[in-house]
Amino acid sequence: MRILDNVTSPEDIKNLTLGELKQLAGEIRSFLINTVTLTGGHLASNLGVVELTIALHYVFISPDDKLIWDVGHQSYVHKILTGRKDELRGLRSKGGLSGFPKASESPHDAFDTGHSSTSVSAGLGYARARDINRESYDIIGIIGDGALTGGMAYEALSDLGASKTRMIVILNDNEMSISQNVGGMARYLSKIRISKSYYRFKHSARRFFETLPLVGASAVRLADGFRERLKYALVGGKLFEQFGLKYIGPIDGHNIAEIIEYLNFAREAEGPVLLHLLTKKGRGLPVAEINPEAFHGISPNGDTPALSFSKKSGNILCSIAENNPKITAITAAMTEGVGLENFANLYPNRFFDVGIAEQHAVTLAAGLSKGGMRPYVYIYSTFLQRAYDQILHDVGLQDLPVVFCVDRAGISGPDGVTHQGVYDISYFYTVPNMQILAPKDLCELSFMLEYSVTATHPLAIRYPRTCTAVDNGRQIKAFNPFEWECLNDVKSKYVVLAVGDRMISIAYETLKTDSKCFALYNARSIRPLDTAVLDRLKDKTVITLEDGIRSGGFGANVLLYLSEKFKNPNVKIFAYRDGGIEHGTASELITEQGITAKILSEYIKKH
Ligand SMILES: Cc1ncc(C[n+]2csc(CCOP(=O)(O)OP(=O)(O)O)c2C)c(N)n1
Repeated sequence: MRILDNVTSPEDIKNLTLGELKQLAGEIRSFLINTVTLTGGHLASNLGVVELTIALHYVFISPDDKLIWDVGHQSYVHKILTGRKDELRGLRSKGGLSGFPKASESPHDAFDTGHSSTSVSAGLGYARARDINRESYDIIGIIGDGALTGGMAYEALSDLGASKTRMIVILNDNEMSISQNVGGMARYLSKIRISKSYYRFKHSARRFFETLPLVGASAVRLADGFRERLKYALVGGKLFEQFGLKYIGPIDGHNIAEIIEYLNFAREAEGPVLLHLLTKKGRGLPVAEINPEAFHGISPNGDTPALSFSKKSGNILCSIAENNPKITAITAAMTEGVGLENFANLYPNRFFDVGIAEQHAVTLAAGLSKGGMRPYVYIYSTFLQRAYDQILHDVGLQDLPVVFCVDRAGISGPDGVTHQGVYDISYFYTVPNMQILAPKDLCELSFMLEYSVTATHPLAIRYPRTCTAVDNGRQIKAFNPFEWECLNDVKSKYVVLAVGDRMISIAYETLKTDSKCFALYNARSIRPLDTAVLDRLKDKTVITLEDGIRSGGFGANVLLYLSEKFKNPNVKIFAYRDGGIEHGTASELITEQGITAKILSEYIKKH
């Protein structure tokens, strides 16, 4: 009988022996490997936090104490220990468990996450509320070294250090973001790692323990005894100390006994503490330990898309850059995800991975543009939300020809509500001087990227990861980035304006049953609208299809234009309902949102 089978809540591990906790760690690892290879998800990150999560639930009392998982992709072990083990088999699929913490799923999920670098801010908010309400629970933010590249984490550490309130920040340092971690902080952490062998738990430890409530001799005696059992030293961390946090570490993040002992010390401290853990991403699965990047996020059964907009985009940029030394590419910790691996290898001095720092990425691009370069910012639609002000203030208002390659646009699927790329049309629409394009297929993406080199204003090209367009002979005859392409030139009362490959595919699917039922346009330019086409649609029923939300989207702007032009225009908008879209496959979710060939053809029959 596995110990894991008897664990249905954190209470069930409180009385286990150290040997049993270690056995449990092994069982959880096997369970994770067997399950996540089937469901898909963030395998390597979770394998790295098995001991940490067990120790946290051993020491703290969740949900009274608050565990806040930064990004949240590493919360599967936490889910397993908090009564959701059996549901893990439905991870990330429609109606199943979310791949991220969700308060609506469990009271043990103290804060919903998905985007990076929020845990310290959220934890400090909890801490201030606790202090005002005269409560006494503990708050623990668990942040990776990758997430620590995000500027928001520093704003929060600065505030936390000054606040002097009680909160524990656990820095889970595995030297990896999705790829190898980057930047000055990563270098600083690696220095601490190296120096640990030169120091031995000396005065810094004594000083630390003397600050504990157990003040004085007993604490120091405890520390002295403790010292004997330590393999690692308390060293470095000066930078965190300067912020006002007590630094403890670095310690072995796979040694349960050691983590428990340090957590117990940290919880007794009076002010904020940062506990620096060294872990191995992918721990226990040799292939993942050797290549953690490949196992950061895996698809169910290892599926990869046949036609990838991401790969195509990165590769086209490589060929454009060959003859154009001004081309530069920027990613915020997603080199592989956005298809820039080849560019990074071919043009290392024109490639910038800035870490999880989308805001910086955008203003960096603005600066590059001012300096005479032609910057391409490759960021997922959902993460680019972070940089709205930088897009507007630094790029849009200055009218700089920065190109945004907006990946994972539209419904992205299993990562769920925090990751759907459905807001970008609306936010780009508000940015002065911004042109927004969406390709109908890979071929059109090449035309758009070639055009982008000559663009004189800010430009966003949005596309999902996988290209769903089947080749219906839809080759591009003449590409004009401002004109909509007529794909079905028939005389009909109905005119469908479809944005992007997914929506055009749905329109084509509808035309299969009745090829004359509507005229179809590829509305490749979402902004500006092709007013030459719109001006001809006076007495038509105009139907818009887009892979984005209704509010402020393409359809909404078509309606606005037509209502200013004609009296009572007849416009039907197919777009996503406002509010979040949970996890599932993209096609399940698009169907759930009521955008299908069947619904489109029924609408036309009825109206
Ligand atoms: C704002 C934002 N940008 C990008 C991402 C994509 N992302 C998810 S996990 C991750 C790496 C996180 O590294 P780290 O915090 O060290 O965790 P690890 O997986 O190494 O345990 C990135 C870049 C994100 N979730 N949020």
